[in-house]
Amino acid sequence: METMTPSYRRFVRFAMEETQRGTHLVSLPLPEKLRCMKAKDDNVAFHTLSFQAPKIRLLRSLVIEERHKMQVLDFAVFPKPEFDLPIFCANFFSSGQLNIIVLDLNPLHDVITQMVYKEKYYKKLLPLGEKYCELLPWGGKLTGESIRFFSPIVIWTKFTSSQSKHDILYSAFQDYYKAWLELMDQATEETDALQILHNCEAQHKYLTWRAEKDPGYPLLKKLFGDNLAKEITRNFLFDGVASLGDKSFLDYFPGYECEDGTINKKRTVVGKSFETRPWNATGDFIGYEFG
Ligand code: BLA
Repeated sequence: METMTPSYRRFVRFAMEETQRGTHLVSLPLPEKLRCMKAKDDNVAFHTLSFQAPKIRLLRSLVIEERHKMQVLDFAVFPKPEFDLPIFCANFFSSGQLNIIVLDLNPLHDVITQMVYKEKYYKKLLPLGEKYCELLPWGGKLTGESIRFFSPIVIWTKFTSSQSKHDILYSAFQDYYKAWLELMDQATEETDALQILHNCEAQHKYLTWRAEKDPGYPLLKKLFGDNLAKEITRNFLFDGVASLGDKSFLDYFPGYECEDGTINKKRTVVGKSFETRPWNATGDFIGYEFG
C-alpha cells in the first residue's frame, strides 16, 4: 500500500499563495554552499525556498522527501525585529506510519509569566487551539526546555498515518497560517529602539536554541553529512543566529555548560517532561502544578 502521507509541498504551496495575497515577497538567494547541495542518497529529494517581505525578515521552507518512506517539513516565518509578532513554526516529521508534529505560533516573548504579550496575541486565538487540541492530542513528554518556546495554542502531537489525520493536519496548518498572516497584517512597526533591541534578542535566543538543539539535526547530518548539515542549520533554517546578536548558546542557556566549558551534547539537561498538555483552556500555564 502506498504511504498515506501527503506531500508537504502542498502545504508550502498553500502558504506561499496566501502570503502573496497580502504582502510583497522578495526571493532571497540560497547560501553559496547550498546551491548545488545533494543528499548522499539518490532517493532523497529536497526543496528549499526563502523570501523576505516588508514585515518578514525570513520566510523559509525545507521539504525532504524519500519516496514511500519519509516526508519532512520545516517551515518557519521570522518577523523583522521591528515587530514583536510570534514566529510561525510548522515542523512535521513523517516516516513509515509515524508522524511527529509541532505546529505553533511560537511566542517571541515569554507567555508563561508575561501576561501582556500573551493577551496581545493569544487571547483571540484560544478557540483555534481548542478546536484542534482534541483532534490532534498532546504528544506526551518532550524536552523540558522546549516548552518555553511554545504557545498556549501549540499543537504537539504524534499519530499513525490515516487519511483523516492528514486532512485534519492540513486544515490545522491552513487555519494557523491564516491566523499568523492576520496578525502580521495588523502589526504596527515598533519605533522604540529599546523595544526593537528586546525583540531582536528574543529572536536571537530562539534561533540559538534551535540551531544548537533542533531534533531534526541528526537526520540532516545523516542525509547531508556534518558540514552541509551545519551550513543548512546556521545559514538557512536558522539564519540570523550569527548576525542578530552576539550572545552564545551558553550565555542564554547556562545549564548546558559542562565542567570543561563545552556545551552538553544532550538535548535536555532538565529531562523530558509534560506528559499532558501544560496549558488549560483559558491559556494559563499549568505545567508546574504537576512537577
Ligand atoms: C522529535 N521534534 C521532535 C520533538 C519535538 C520536536 C518537541 C520530540 C522530542 C523532543 O522533545 O525533543 C520539535 N522542538 C521541536 C520544535 C521546537 C522544539 C519545532 O524545541 C521549537 C522550538 N523534525 C523536524 C525536522 C526533522 C525532524 C526538519 O522538524 C528532520 C530533519 C525530525 N523530530 C525529528 C525526529 C524526531 C523529532 C526524527 C524524533 C526523534 C527524537 O525525539 O529525537
